[in-house]
Amino acid sequence: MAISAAQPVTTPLDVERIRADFPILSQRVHGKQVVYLDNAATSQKPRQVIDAMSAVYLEHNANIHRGVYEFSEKTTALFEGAREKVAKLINAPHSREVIFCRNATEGLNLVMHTWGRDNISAGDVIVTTVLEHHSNFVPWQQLALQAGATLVVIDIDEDGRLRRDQYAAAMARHPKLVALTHTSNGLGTITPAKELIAEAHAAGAMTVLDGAQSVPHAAVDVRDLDADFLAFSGHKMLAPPGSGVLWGRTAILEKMRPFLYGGDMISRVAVDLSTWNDLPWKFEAGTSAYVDAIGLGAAVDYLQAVGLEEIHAHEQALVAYALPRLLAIDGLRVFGPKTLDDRVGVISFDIAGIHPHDVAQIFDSEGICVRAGHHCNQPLMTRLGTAATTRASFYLYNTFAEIDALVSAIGSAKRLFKV
Ligand code: C6P
Repeated sequence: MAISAAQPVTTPLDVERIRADFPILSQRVHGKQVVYLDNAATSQKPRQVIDAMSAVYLEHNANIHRGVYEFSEKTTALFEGAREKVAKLINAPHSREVIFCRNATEGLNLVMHTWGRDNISAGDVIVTTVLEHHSNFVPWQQLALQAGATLVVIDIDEDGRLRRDQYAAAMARHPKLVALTHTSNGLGTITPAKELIAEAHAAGAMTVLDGAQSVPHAAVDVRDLDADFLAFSGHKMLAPPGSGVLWGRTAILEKMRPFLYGGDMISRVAVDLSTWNDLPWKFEAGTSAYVDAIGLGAAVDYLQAVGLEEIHAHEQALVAYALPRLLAIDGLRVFGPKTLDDRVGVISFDIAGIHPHDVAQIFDSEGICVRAGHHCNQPLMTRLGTAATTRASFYLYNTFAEIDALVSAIGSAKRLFKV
């Protein structure tokens, strides 16, 4: 869908009511009302999540799966309940397929160190894309180097969409593994993951989907996508840092060896032999970040009460409002798709004559939080011919007025630098 500034933009969300749940959004920075536009890096947390976590510490904290007393049983029930909530969120066939880990990075590395090391060997082909965050690029690059496999990296077109012709050519090489992002944190591009996964399966490949920027912002359904693995981070979806998820199909997870060894992941340990716990605990060695996982469960409740489809529509409205206003600014270049159909509320841009770090500092003096840098996307930055961009990224609590503040701050930066 093409967009213009003349188009009226409306949102299905009661944003003021949502904002009341996020005490941090009423903070002032340098004497100005904070405008938080760095949601791709991490999201803010609603009172409901903070309260759910405080309640564990204040009322019944105890280690999970280990105690036969009330505190431990209550905490364990909430932890396993959070797993059920996450499974429902992504429409997983079984909650045992939801493995709690620290973040998307750890989930992706789990697949690399277990399935990857056991299945990739010399001469094999691994396919990934130039859109990837380092977390879904470096593990496969290193696996290819260690195994003597070939890493094929799919390029993008000038609008930041994946080159389907290159992808089709790569599938003709019968890759063993395809690792791709669902949504780019650098450009906001939504990849056609369902179609790409179908093509990968037809070519005989295993698929790993990076959902770090998709699961927080839209309804993601692993059955519909037909993915094999999906990784995402709780801290980008209203939950605390330390709460991450790797989802995988039972049949694949059952065959994989454990990632980390230690407590809770074993069935029986003898001096000469150990056997492993059932899924998902086989992959959850040591004391889990159980309070964080409970926080993730509360975040899932919150997101579902607001509605993932409504959140996506709200962010699309913010992009529809922001893009034409940004594109109208002399000397400002927006990277990535310029239409609404296949992009989310992540807008990377460059202002001619001002370094992104200077832009971010000027924004900070006006209370506006954005990220400037390579966004852990160095292959993408190289492809774009730049070392860094300024990136504004939206979430359910952002307003049209905050985009006006962003546009006005760009004006301040241009005046200051006389560009
Ligand atoms: N992107 C950003 O500012 P972790 O750090 O494991 O929670 O998430 C890693 C990750 C993986 N994939 C994508 C698409 C991501 O965007 C991220 C995190 C943040 O863009 C921090 S670098």
